[in-house]
Formats: sequence, C-alpha cells, structure tokens
Amino acid sequence: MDYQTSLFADATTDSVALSPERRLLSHGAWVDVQRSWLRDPDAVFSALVTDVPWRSERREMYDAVVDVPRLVHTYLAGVPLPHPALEEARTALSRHYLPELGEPFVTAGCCFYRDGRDSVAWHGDTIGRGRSADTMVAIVSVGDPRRLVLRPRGGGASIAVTMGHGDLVVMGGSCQRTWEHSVPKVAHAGPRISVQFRPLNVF
Ligand SMILES: O=C(O)CCC(=O)C(=O)O
Repeated sequence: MDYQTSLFADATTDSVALSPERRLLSHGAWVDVQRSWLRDPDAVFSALVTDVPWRSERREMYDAVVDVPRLVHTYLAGVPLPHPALEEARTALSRHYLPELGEPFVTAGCCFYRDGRDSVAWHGDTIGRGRSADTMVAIVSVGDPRRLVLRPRGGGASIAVTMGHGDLVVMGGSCQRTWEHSVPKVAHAGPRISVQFRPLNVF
C-alpha cells in the first residue's frame, strides 16, 4: 500500500519541529522525550475536556466491580480528532517515525486524570502486536504534570519521566514487552489528559 503519499497529503501545517531526545533502556527498549512539543496545548486541553465523549470503565477486582480510576475514550482509525493540533501531531509523528516503525500512527487513546487519585496501574500495551513485536506508543500530555514510571519486567531499577503540559513521550522498541509503565497516584494534582497514538492493532 502506498501510504507514504496518502498519509501526508492532507497535512495542513508542518509547524511542529520534531527532534526528541532518546534514552536507551535495557532489552532493546527506549523512550523518546520532547518537551513543549504540542502546538496550542491550552486549546487542545479545553477541546479534549469538552468534546471527548468521556466514559468511565468498570473492572472486576477481587470479588467486587470497581471504577477504573480515570476517564477514557479511543478514537479509532479514520475518526477525526477533537483539535487540529492533534491531527498535526499524529501526522508529524507518523512522518518522523516511519523509517523506524514502518507504519503510521492511526488510533488515539485518551485518558482523563481528574486529580491525583486517578492513575494507571503497571502494565504494558501487549494486547495485539505489542505482545510479540517491537512497536511504538506516542503520548502527548496536556494539563498538570504527572509521572510516567517505567520498570523492567522481571525486576530492576525503575525510571520516571515527568509528562508536562504539551510534552511528547514515545515508548519504543521492545518497551511494551520487556518493560511495564504506570502513572501512579499522587497526593495533589490538577486535571491531566493524555493522548496515546498507536499503530493499528496495538492496544
Ligand atoms: O496517561 C498516560 O500517559 C499513560 C497511559 C497508558 O499507560 C495507557 O493508556 O496505556
């Protein structure tokens, strides 16, 4: 499929200079970070708060069914995103990482952390191809800063990356298989929203 041509044909702006710094982890995993990368983070935050059809999820825990501590929504492939800066970001990410990733970012998972009690527990995105193949998950963050903590599966020192307003963090290589990540609860935090861009069939 010739997605090189079609993928970027509708890019309206190319104002987002992408030059992230890479930190190599063990087992072929890595994390890229670029601070203050997203255009218009205040407007993106407002659009996400008001226009995303947020829902709370429930899950079984021991013998109870509890609320997952964050609001979520996923934009599947081909569904327009709620702010043009997010479309631009996805296009720029797809272009930048195409030689390494071999495919574009297509879906956009959104998480709304209303305050410090909202969180994501330790996990890797191993549903789909992330279970057996290297892939990437690119996160843009808006709102209050929160820490993304990563630890190697099977033990070892963890690292933390603070994700601030407009920052980009990309987990790549074997990161979803060989490392786990979490966003821990904190005593005090205002609202934060993360948008996670993923290739097809990575969850
Ligand atoms: O909030 C974040 O930035 C991370 C979200 C996350 O780990 C996930 O959805 O898999």
